[in-house]
Amino acid sequence: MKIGIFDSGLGGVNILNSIINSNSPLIGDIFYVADTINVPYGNKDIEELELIVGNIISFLENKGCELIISACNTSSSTVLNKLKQKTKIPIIGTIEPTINFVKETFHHKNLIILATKVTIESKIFENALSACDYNVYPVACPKLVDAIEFMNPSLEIEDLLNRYLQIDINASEPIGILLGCTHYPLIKSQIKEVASKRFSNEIIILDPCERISSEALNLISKDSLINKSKRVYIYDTFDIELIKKKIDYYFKFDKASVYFEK
Ligand code: DGN
Repeated sequence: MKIGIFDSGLGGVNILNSIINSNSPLIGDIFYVADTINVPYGNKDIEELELIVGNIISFLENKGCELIISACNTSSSTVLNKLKQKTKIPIIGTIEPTINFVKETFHHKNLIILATKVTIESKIFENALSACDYNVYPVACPKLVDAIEFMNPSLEIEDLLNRYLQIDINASEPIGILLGCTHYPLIKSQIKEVASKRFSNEIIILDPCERISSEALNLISKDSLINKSKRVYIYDTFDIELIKKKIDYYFKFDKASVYFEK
């Protein structure tokens, strides 16, 4: 089985990481496309996004992928449904698994959603989760992906988070913070730290990456059981040495052989 995964850069590597660590015997080769030249997706207009993401899907199809994971909330919340109709390969996005994850794991009322501008404007999480009776506080974080991707000093990230978390929530019960962008798990502890200073409530960080990867793996037919070691091929639309540096900084892959492809 060949699986394709893509995101505008590093964020989707969190999903890739969960898949590698899942110990699923169903996976053979994984192709990951980091579309760094187009970071950030979250500030682009929808037509442009459709074109960019459509090209990546074609690239992964040409590599022989039989399942594609859009490891990006920005494209999953906007252009993915349309693009799914243009291909016969199953493509799974982040939205449904994330909503399922929140409904099953978060049993309090107040829920902050942090995501890119495009994802927040789509209202996809806001509508689905308010319908489940959460008090939803959607927060667009337009500069956060750039700061993570270009490894800005952590003080700058803290400033941005302080700015984005200026929300009034009058309640004493725990507050959930949904990481509605696949880049945000990389700064999970900083988000918790800033939010814990900002609010006196207990903060529960909701990171759906494992759930997204497990729902994707559930789509793989048991017939394709191959039991071979995982090989991961990483591509970058900008600079392969740079993404290698960033991946080496944030992740440690010891359960797969990883190749950075030029
Ligand atoms: N990781 C993407 C997401 O989950 O929305 C954000 C990518 C971006 O370029 N903003």
